[in-house]
Amino acid sequence: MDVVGISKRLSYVLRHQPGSIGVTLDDAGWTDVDALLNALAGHGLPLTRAELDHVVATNDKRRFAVDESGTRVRASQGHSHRVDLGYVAEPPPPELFHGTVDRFLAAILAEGLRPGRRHAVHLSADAATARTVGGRRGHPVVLRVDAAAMAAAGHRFTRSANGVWLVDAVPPAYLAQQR
Ligand code: HQG
Repeated sequence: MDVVGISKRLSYVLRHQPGSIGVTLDDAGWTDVDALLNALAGHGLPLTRAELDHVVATNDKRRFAVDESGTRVRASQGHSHRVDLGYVAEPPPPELFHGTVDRFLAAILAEGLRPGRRHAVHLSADAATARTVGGRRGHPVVLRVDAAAMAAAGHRFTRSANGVWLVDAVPPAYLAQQR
């Protein structure tokens, strides 16, 4: 399997369905590397430790992280599985961006950004990244988020290990379409 295929399979297991290969995640989303490799091998994806480390290090969005001891791995964000990633609140930059598509726009401008099946709404520090995120679903539409005003109003922002900004929701008053 190529690195993209491996990354997709790891995302599925580490963000959504660890039970699909019989591994468990702790409260912060970590799982034992050796147990993960054994379980993957038992489910048709034999992967060496070196190959796993290569995917963690070279993944285009740095989706995965190995802990300091080198014995545990987790996804840095994007979970639907219940986890507490333990990121501390940080003041966001004044503006953040969200990429979406036309067909969601009316709902988003009416009710704001909602996390859907993920734990948090994902925001990007730059419009170009948001455009790429929106482009996964069609012609991208970029929304600008007044993060300064949200922070001033008490909304809590965290930033994942791979630089994605996370917030519970974005009310419509803080959204504007980026032209
Ligand atoms: C939309 C990928 C209707 C929202 C990406 C999005 C990102 C609403 C979709 C990361 C809505 C959710 C996250 C509302 C939000 N009404 N639609 N009120 N609020 N939406 O995939 O931000 O490759 O869960 O605009 O690169 O697209 O997985 O979130 O279109 O960083 O590492 O509902 O996933 O990273 O979709 O993407 P998602 P997202 P990975």
